Amino acid sequence: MAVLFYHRGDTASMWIEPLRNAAPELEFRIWPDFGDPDDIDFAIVWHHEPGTLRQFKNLKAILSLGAGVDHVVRDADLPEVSVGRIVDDRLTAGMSEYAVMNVLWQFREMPLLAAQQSARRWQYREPPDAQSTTVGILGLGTIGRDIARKLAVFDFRIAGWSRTAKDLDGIAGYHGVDGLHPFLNVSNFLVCVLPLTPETRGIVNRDTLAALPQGAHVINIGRGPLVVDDDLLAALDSGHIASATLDVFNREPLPADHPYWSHPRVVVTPHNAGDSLPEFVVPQILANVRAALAGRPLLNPVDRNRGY
Ligand code: OXD
Repeated sequence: MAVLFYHRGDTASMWIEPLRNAAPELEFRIWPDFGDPDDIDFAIVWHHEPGTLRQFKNLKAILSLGAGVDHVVRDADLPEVSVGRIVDDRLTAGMSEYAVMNVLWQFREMPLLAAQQSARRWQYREPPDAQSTTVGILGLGTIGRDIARKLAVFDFRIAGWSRTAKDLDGIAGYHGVDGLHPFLNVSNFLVCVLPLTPETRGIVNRDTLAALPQGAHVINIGRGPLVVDDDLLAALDSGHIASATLDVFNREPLPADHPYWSHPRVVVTPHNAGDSLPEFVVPQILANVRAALAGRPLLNPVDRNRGY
């Protein structure tokens, strides 16, 4: 029995020691040195090459190293086993910090005030009113709900959209295809935290951007492909969208010649809104290995049909 660790990046060293220390009874093998494929019972993955897990005939579960599992379920040849994901308070807190900071930064017109400072221009601006500003959260999972709770402290009106109906305190809820445009119509800020699925790919597009109020701000910390880049750039250039704050992109790293880099009303950050560190993730991964070995259901299981 062995556990495969398969990370497309170069970070095996940062994970493997904490995994081995926390579970000396388990044997970990690092891709591509997995030995006999029949030995592999579990695969811990981050952006594995599609089709490569099929060879592990005794696989019992696939465990994502992150909260998002689009990198797992996009594999059309994925073995028919349970998939588990991470729900990490630290990742959630980081995502919320990022969302709160950037909503407040744009809400308080800091880019404009910073430009005034650069020009040594003293020009009073009436502070805006949070109570008449709606922050719309696109995606009401753990992270979306945490962002909503934290932004409500500033007296923003909070709206939220989810695939299915959710009745949440302090959030004006909208759901399903029919609820999307009414939700967008009231959202002065759109904070995207949806998972990437075939249904959500390209959800921020010409049509949905046009449904936002004039001067709305867009923040995407979900996944890059939620956004149709050309549509967002056109909406920024027309002035309909006042700003875009983007931490995730259709291609990462964002290519050096991408127009986002130099757009005066786009903020680009390198997919670092939140992160999961081994000390938080390793116990959850190992709990799932142990659950599967004991025949118990996984913690934070993924619904493979839903895609998250
Ligand atoms: C994740 C991420 O999915 O960091 O955890 O993007």
